[in-house]
Amino acid sequence: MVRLAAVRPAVNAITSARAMSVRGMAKFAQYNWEDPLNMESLLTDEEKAIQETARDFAQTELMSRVTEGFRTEKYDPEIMKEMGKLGLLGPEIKGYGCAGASSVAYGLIAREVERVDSGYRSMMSVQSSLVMHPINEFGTEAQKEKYLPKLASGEWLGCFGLTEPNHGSDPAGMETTATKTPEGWELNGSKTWISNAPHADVFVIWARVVENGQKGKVRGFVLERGMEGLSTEKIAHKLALRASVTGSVFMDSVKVGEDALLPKSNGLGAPFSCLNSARYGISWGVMGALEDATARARAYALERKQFDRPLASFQLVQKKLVDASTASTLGLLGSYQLGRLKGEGNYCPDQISMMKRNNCGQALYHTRVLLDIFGGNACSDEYHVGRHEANLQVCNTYEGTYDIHGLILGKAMTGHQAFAN
Ligand code: TGC
Ligand code: FAD
Repeated sequence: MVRLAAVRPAVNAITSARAMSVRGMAKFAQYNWEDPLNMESLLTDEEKAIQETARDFAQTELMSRVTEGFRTEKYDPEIMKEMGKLGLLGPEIKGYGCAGASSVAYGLIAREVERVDSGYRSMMSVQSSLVMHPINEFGTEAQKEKYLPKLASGEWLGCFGLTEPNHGSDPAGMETTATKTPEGWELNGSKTWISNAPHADVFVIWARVVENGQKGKVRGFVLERGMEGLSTEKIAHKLALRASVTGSVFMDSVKVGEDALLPKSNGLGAPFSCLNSARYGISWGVMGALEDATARARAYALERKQFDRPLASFQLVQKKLVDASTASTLGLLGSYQLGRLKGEGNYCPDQISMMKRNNCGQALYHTRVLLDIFGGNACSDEYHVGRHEANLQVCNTYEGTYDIHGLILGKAMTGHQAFAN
């Protein structure tokens, strides 16, 4: 079901009519600084319609809330429900109330939402890639029917617990255990820096199983709020990603039946497969944040005058704008190609590491440089770019840091694994 496309007629999201210009004797396409290499022309009509739906929603419903959301660090449950209504949650899943859209469409949604704020994209990617994906991929039919429709509608909020206080980049060392009991499993341990956790209804928790006293593989479990021994705590006063709520999850002898186990998850490859999907989405999302920062810096530079000239007329300012625009244009095309390969099932995780690492690193670097164009106003949340910059530091860290993805790629290039003995 492609609900997204039905919401809006298939119209081009960005101005697609490309005027021609004449230079000397030659006819050229008109340069469009918002889409310099005409990525728009590579999208299907359905993808353009989905992009337009996501953009309209983000620019109206999210933009009007973001300053307050970032200032107060409060969760607004209506946001997920509104996303659900538009079919933006779990959009690649077929059935269970999901849109069944392409991988590129998923990327375009992330780009539009993160054009407003990385925190909103974070809430959404956790729900789609880290909660709905593992239930769809590793769950039973009963688990899918129970959880997916309510997660797709945004009625239920999900979170994904992999990181622990002592294990971030090395999840293989996790200390959370799921011990086999006659009735099912008993979970003990804690997770930290978990997006959505303080308000989550559904928890996808990764734990090392213990059977007959022997430690085994990492497997996934679906827990629900209200279970005895399960509690959460908000991590307050974050310096970034304040529009999304983050917390810790504590499991003190949480007893669950066999039906809480995701039966097809058997080893670290399962949580990593969720990360493949989320990292891919982040590679698109951060480009949306950089595009927004570039557009805002350009508008400011055209408006603001110093030395009787617009800032935009100074060479150093132009260079900052052009470098940022080049980075987002190339980053988006890289993610687009990755999306097509992913859609064909012809991709590998190392390619995702390349685009997650490159795009997060580039978005963070260029947003930091663009911020200088605002002078003292860089400090004001009215201009939004400082908020993007703070958020992008987190994007460059979660889902595998910039350096960890560098090491994954180093291993792919050389065959030598450099992150551990
Ligand atoms: P390694 O020995 O390399 O692999 C263990 C097993 O996993 C398989 N595997 C993958 N499978 C699918 N996709 C991938 N990307 C995979 N990467 C590895 C691998 O084949 C192996 O399978 P098997 O069957 O042989 O056992 O594992 P390692 O422990 O040496 O891993 C090292 C490293 C650095 C690559 C890995 O641990 C890593 O990626 N660390 C980063 C941790 C991370 O990304 N955490 C993210 C937490 S979630 C989060 O941040 C959400 S924020 C979301 C938001 O708010 O938007
Ligand atoms: P560490 O692993 O301690 O790394 C610290 C530094 O050391 C980094 O620069 C790293 O690159 C470097 N380093 C580590 N190992 C090596 C090595 N072998 N070689 C060279 N350098 C190395 N996790 C979840 O499970 N679910 C979530 O929903 C979630 N949401 C998050 C939301 C926010 C706002 C934040 C900040 C984090 C979130 N995380 C989540 C956790 C995130 O994935 C981790 O913070 C991240 O994986 C890094 O782990 P760490 O913080 O423990 O850093």
